[in-house]
Amino acid sequence: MTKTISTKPFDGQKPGTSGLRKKVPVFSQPHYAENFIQSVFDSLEDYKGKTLVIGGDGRYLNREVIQTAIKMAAANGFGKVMVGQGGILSTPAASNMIRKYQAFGGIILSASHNPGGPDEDFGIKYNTANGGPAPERITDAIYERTKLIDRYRISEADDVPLDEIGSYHVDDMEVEVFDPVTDYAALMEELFDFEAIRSTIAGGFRIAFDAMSAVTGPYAREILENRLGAPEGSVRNFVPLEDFGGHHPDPNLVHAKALYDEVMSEDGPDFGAASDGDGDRNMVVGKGIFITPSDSLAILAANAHLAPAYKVGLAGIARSMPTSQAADRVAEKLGIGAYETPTGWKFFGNLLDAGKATLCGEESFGTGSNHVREKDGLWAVLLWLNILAVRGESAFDIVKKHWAEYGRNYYSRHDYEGIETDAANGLMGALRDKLSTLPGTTFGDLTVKEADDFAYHDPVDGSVSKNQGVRIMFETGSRVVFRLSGTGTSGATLRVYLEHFEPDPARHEDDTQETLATLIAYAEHIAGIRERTGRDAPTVIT
Ligand code: VG1
Ligand code: CO
Repeated sequence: MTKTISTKPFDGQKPGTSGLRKKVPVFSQPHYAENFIQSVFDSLEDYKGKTLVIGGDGRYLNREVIQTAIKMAAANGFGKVMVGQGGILSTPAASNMIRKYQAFGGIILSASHNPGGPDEDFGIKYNTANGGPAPERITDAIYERTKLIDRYRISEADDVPLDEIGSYHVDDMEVEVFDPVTDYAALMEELFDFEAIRSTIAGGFRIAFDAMSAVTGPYAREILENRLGAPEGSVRNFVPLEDFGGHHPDPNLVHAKALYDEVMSEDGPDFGAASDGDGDRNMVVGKGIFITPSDSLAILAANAHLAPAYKVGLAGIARSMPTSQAADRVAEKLGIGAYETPTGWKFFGNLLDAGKATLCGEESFGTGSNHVREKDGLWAVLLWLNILAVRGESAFDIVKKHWAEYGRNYYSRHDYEGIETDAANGLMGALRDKLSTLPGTTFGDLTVKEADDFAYHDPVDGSVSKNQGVRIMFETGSRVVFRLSGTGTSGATLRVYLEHFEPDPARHEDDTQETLATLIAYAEHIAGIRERTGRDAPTVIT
């Protein structure tokens, strides 16, 4: 039986960089999640009788909202829902399910790297039939709908037993509870040379993988330990917890520091990796060397042909605008296309669908390929392992050789979290106002070549996305980029991206922050960070 419930719009249900994210107390208000889900359905066409994939990263509220979404899908006329057992489904695995079973779309319940728990964050994102995050055209329509919504439809049926694999019914709609790991693990086996990785591991190569008590645990255990033979214990924090054990499931040098320290230690493992809340990001650390995500994209692109799935070569490489330009030089050498998109994976979808790009990456620890339409943490780890196995060299040597061949992009991101929204907007506004006056000005030995507010012209569908971040580019090829985060749930976060290109191998062993010191001072000066935000240092440096 279906009920129609009358409701009133909530303010601020605008999807950000990756879906709608709010604090749990906001999401728990009566009708809040329902309004958003109905607004998603109301923005879609011709889905009656079709399949919807549902799953999440296991955080607090995951199970409740999954039951709600299933009942609403039934009441709105979907033919079938496929839901991960226990409500678990990583973002890349959800993308794979949508594509493999030709679903109409998917609902992924996640706030990714944001912390979880009763007072922390929750999120909902919608993915389309290509398996990728809904493009702006759809997220804009969803937002418009949330402002007008006055009713939603929901079934009165009982909850679905999410923990039992099997087929159920909610009114006329079929619900299939599936194992969230099986299809994904099979895909990884198709893409990579598991035999080569297995024998490297059998030969004593040690890996450590930190699942950060988030969704990747079951995937990493099955793939790294069961299928590739890594000894038990190689994967840690593998049980998805509703509050991620009280940590931020954000795989970076701050939140995955224990793993980093271990790999850096004398008798530590040869290779370490961590992934985020919903499994789409990765941090990789080789013994003795942290690999920046921007370098990781470039090195993976330069070596991808060593993995079976990419041996025919790459069509092109895409990176988000703030990501370092290291991948561009690989594309140039390979004679393939290089694309620069705004921040957020949704902008890669068209390039992948059109066959223009094969590998994509973001500086925020996200890399992926055309195997799905999301970034994919474990995929990146497996591609690294495949390359290490085939080259028979350490990650340390591979990175150093890459720099020697292509030059090194010193790179860092400075985040100022939880600053006042007005101050953040004022800072960005003032920067935008002076952009046209900057070219030709100097600061120390830096001379500004160009400055703009990045606008993306999608080469596939011609859509234009403006105001995607302020870029200041110097004569030397160095850059400073400023933008505000679109994934936070309280106040604003200013991200400052700093990049300096160094072709000379004799200067490849310098300290990153020292190398970037002039750029850091310039950023502080030109944006007036201290005066406007009252902060004299970033909260997080990655
Ligand atoms: C951040 C990252 C961006 C990433 C996004 C979603 O966005 O900068 O590169 O795509 O998170 O990733 P923002 O707007 O806060 O800078 V995830 O793993 O949270 O889905
Ligand atoms: Co994520």
